[in-house]
Amino acid sequence: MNLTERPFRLDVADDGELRPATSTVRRRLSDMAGMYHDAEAERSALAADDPLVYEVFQYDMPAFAGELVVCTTVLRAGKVGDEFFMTKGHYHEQRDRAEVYYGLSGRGRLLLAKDGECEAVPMVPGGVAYVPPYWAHRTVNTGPEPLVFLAVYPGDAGHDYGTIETTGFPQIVLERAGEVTVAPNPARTR
Ligand code: M6P
Ligand code: ZN
Repeated sequence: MNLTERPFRLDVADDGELRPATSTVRRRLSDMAGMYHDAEAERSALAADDPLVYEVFQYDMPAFAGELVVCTTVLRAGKVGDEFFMTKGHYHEQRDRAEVYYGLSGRGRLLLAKDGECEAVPMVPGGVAYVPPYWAHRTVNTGPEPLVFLAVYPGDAGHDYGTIETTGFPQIVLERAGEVTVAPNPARTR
């Protein structure tokens, strides 16, 4: 086992970028095809400009339970049809690993799902949200500014995207009559 031996510090820039980061993930709409409920709206957004939806700036760590991975996410403001921009969402490969989210700027929801149950926790600057072991998690930007948050999770947690790609989340977050609305997931429409 090779644990990190020396303390270190990281900085979060004004735009949410973690510095230094050892890996950066940029996800466009085409990287999450089939995840928004309105297939027609997704097709036209892809044809128009395939928007950048979010970026993750991560400081990678050895994959041990005793280590903690730190990362920031910058989730853009926008919608596909009436559904707000969101992250892909995942379970941890090691299902019994938890995670903490800390809101830095912007507003949104953290959707959590387990065994068909779903919760939508508000994300606000200064708010801490706890993802318990065994819960899938996805963030949604419901505001006009980027939603920026910091996440911390065990080094050996891993990401399981396949389950969410297949089953989706029980709930989705939409704008209806100008209001942020959490609604049952109708699966794909149009
Ligand atoms: C948070 C953490 C990361 C995750 C990121 C984007 O920052 O949970 O581990 O990668 O959100 O979410 P996703 O991986 O589901 O696209
Ligand atoms: Zn996670």
